[in-house]
Amino acid sequence: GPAPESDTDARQWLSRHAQGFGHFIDGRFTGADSGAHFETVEPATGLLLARIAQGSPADIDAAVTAARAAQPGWMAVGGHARARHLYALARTVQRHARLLAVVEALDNGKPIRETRDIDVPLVARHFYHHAGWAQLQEREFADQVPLGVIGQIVPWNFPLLMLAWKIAPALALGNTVVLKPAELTPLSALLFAELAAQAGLPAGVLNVVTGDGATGAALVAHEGVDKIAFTGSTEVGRLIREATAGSGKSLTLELGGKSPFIVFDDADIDAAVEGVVDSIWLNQGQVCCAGSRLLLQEGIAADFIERLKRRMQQLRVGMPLDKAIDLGSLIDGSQLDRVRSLVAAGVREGAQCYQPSCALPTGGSFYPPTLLTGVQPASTVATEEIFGPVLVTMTFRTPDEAVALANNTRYGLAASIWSETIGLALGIAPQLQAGVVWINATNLFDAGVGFGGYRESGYGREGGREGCHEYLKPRAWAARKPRAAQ
Ligand code: TXE
Repeated sequence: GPAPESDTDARQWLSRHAQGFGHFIDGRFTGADSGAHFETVEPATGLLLARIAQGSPADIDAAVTAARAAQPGWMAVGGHARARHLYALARTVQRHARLLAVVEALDNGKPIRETRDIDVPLVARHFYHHAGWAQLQEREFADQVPLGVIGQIVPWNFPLLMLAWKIAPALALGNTVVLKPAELTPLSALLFAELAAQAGLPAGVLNVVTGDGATGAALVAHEGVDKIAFTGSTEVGRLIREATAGSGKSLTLELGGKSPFIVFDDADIDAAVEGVVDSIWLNQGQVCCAGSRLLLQEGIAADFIERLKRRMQQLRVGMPLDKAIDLGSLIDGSQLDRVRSLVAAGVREGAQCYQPSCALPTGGSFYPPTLLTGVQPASTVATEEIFGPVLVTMTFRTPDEAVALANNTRYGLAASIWSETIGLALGIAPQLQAGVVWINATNLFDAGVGFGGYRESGYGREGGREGCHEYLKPRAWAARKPRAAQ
């Protein structure tokens, strides 16, 4: 196969920060030696990547203070000036695409093919798209004003992409940001902040404070924050909802999912099999909108499962910088334990487990692509978000049964329908309780289309016009005419 992607540039960048990373506040890294630290490691090897500052409430306060000080000026420069900055961020992402892709693959464990071809290009597109909204702001959102200082908390599964989804609309529309990356994957946010400053983003507009859940909780609690935007687990989303209740802060939540992937008898089976591969094995299944429940119409179920098993035998699990792999490492040992124990629970509950005999590297948190058949709709594996490379299958007879099975979940993030009968697909789509429905497709992410959930998958949208509204508040204007003119 091809030579692995070179990590020379990434290692050089890390060695420039060998003393440890501080927070990025007010346009520069704060002293790295001042307080507590933790380590971020390569999930694929367990080896140390960098020392990272553990953010305290005082660090959060410094970042919020910087963001607050910068916000009036950032709003006052106007949409055209902000658009220029967002275009510059997009170009910076493209110019440093390889470095960002390698850092992301090292820190997260996902394949370089994904960070290079999916994460980083989508990040650039998100900034380009939102530069457009900045340019149009005064015209399209004339009766709206920015919220102010936004606290943003992102997870480890798409560290850089979730950063882009959060900060691009916030900054475009005149807000300033304090971002708290996930403790397992802080590096791409720190690199991005450094590159953004080099690209001329004014100090204080984007601040990054690293740390764990306690750091996130301090950001949520800070009185100088006008809105919290969160992506992560449903449990933490619930905590943040309680913590912000009655505070006057705005809140958007993008949480878990257990999305259905529905294949009808008349589907293009080869295309649907490829769709399944993209839907559940992207990022080792650690995707909030992963098509983790495969619902097959009875007529094709047996044949489909045979073809899927054959396709699974071709999937390669390997080191993130190997350009030929399909799956990398799970994020860490505890996620690996969780996936293992859920699969064991599935088998105890009567499911048959299929795993291709593929070689797994040693030393990291690797897990093979896994298919559970004969799954009962009420069983643990059919209802709990596994957040790993595990697909469960169930069968249905009629379209009504498909809808009932698909909606039999606490979640409602995404759904995918496969059928060559357009009337059938379009008839089913509106009945599905999901924030996004894909037809003969999966994982289509467009910066111009709002993404978000129903039910316990959260609320609020990221992307497009509806995503812009999440970072603005309406203001009505009225003035009495001067007396002479009446
Ligand atoms: O998420 P957390 P984790 C699911 C997935 C996974 C599980 C746990 O099932 O197995 O969640 O993952 C910060 N106040 N998803 O632990 O804990 C935390 O530091 C404020 C689904 O990584 O929700 C991190 O930055 N912030 C998901 C962020 O919240 C807090 C993606 C997310 O961490 C906090 C990831 C608190 N009290 C995991 N506690 C998706 N839907 O995409 C933690 N944080």
